[in-house]
Amino acid sequence: MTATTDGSTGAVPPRAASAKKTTPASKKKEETAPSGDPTTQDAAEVPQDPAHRAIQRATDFLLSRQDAQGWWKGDLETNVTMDAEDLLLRQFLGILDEATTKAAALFIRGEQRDDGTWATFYGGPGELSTTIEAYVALRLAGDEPDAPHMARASAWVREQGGVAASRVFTRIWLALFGWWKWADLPELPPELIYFPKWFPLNIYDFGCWARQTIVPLTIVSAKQPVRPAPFPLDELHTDASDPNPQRPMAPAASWDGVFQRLDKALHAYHKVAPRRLRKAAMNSAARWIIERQENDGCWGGIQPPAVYSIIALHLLGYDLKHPVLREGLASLDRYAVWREDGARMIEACQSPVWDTCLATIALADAGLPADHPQLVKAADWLLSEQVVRPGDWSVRRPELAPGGWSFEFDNDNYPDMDDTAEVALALRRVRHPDPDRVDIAVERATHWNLGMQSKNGAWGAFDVDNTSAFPNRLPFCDFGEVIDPPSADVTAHVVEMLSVEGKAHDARTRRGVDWLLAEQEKDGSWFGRWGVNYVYGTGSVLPALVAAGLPGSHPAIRRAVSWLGSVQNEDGGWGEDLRSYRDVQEWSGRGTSTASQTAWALMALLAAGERDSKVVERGVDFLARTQAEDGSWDEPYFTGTGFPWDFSINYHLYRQVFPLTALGRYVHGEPFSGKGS
Ligand code: R19
Repeated sequence: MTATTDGSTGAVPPRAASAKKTTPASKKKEETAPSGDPTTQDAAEVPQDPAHRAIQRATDFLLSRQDAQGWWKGDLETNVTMDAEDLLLRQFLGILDEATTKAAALFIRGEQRDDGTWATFYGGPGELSTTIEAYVALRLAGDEPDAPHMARASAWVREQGGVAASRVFTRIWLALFGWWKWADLPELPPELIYFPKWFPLNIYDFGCWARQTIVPLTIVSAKQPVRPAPFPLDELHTDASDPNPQRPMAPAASWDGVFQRLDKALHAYHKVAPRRLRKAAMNSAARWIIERQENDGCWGGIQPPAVYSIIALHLLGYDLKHPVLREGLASLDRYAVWREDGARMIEACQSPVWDTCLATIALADAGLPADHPQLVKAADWLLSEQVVRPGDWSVRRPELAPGGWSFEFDNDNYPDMDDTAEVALALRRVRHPDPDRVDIAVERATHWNLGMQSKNGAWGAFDVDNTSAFPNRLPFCDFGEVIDPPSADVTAHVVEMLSVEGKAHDARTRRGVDWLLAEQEKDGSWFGRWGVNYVYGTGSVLPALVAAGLPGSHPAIRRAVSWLGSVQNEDGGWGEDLRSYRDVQEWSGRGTSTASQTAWALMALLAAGERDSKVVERGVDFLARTQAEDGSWDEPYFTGTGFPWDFSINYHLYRQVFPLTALGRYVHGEPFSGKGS
């Protein structure tokens, strides 16, 4: 088991994942000792003006946290369903041990709020499914139902409608132990694997994360296993004698009605499905899963597919010592972050490629020399991570040569356009001793990203034209996104990269620009799909439009600039609450100031030529003022998005890399000015 926390070089004790800072002051000094003058400051050792000083401290902080292999990785904090499901998996497999249970329970208990609930993001409202899963996990750890913290949780769950009102995933976990009836869950037939790629609802119509989760779940759904429940769970139902009160069906003429009836038909089919066909379908699904296991044992670098793939293969008779399962389970252990207090937090996935390209860009923006050994090391590591074989994306683009990057350590099947764009931008900021190697890598990346453009001229994260309306209609799909349509943030990053690569006038780049212009909201902002929210979208799009050659005076840019000015907080910073995904009117661009969101706003304003404005000055001042002695910023708020509203991420390095980029561009100017054509 690894003790991965932010950048584990061994040279420096990694900062604990928790916000608590327990490093003694003397130690901190050592960590941040200047490694030469990293900025282009002339003489002074410690720059006097606040922006320069903040840059120097942030630079030192980041440099001290690079892994010896060249990558950076911040903790990827999400919510306790990760930890609860990890324990439930182990309970299901009969391998739950006391040490793991204790450490996970310590983490889960620490995340509970006074009202007894658990949320999916810092400061968020109690969430029913999360609270149910956390409660069950704590019961596994021996917490008694009448302990005050447990009684508060179960009372709240009942008030909210009990298990019957929870998401499908939660009820699947409960069904595995007989706490919920399989018959009361949507069907997911394994025969799905046979749907050809042009047929509605074939697996390639789902976003890659949903696809990798659904394929193993078809096996689980066909097998409907029930392990003995270690305790009853009556307290989580509104009425334990009728846990699933019947609800009226939607009208047959509505889409919901159609899919509810389809689900009924599938339930009937479940009972009569030809055994040989079922068996063959499950074997095909198993083969599909095993073919996609990565070298490090995981699936797609994300936790949920791994969990369900292990269960599915085990149900088909693979024992836990079989290499596929042994390696799969070992990979799950690597998602554990051990905190200083002994608590164990599970990461939904790991972000080394993303963190490394963003850190490289930030350090270059900060004025670190382009041939600085740590930048070259980062570039070398990134070059070694390029994905050079086809993946699931080739189903829609069979002729396209590979050349992308994925987000995680091992994920050759699912490179994404977002990482590919940012890695290419990062590589161009480094003076590498072997420039031909960089050229070849970036040219392949450019070619791949261009080949992955969707019909509408924009880019999704992982696939081309992944826009079918059907997956979202399935009663099974009541959580998160299940498709991967183009988004403004990814499109912006790709457009920026293409522009820097001299393709600003290429017709394909222009289509991306036109799509972005058409996507702008009335108030001048852009929606943020993978970051919170309009501040992220706008912070991604403006630098891209400017790189593509639009003048700062362009009306679209002017409208965005005034929108940003209108949502700046009194303290000079920007913040946007996750509630903006629910209530745009109330929360768009609004919330407590954070370091990363302030930086996104500044990156947009600086690109638009607002360097000398009061708005920018106040934003820079906010960053300089709120930086800690050791060069870090505190950021309890979640500013990353997995799925809008349903799944949020606190990327622990966002608070470092984005402020450094913004401050660096404030002091040294825009990275690519004048090179945009
Ligand atoms: C930009 C870079 N991005 C383009 C990549 C961001 C990766 C985010 C991390 C994703 O981690 C996940 C993915 C999926 C799940 C699920 C899940 C939900 C619904 C279904 Br159906 C299947 C799986 C749950 O947790 C996840 C975490 C920043």
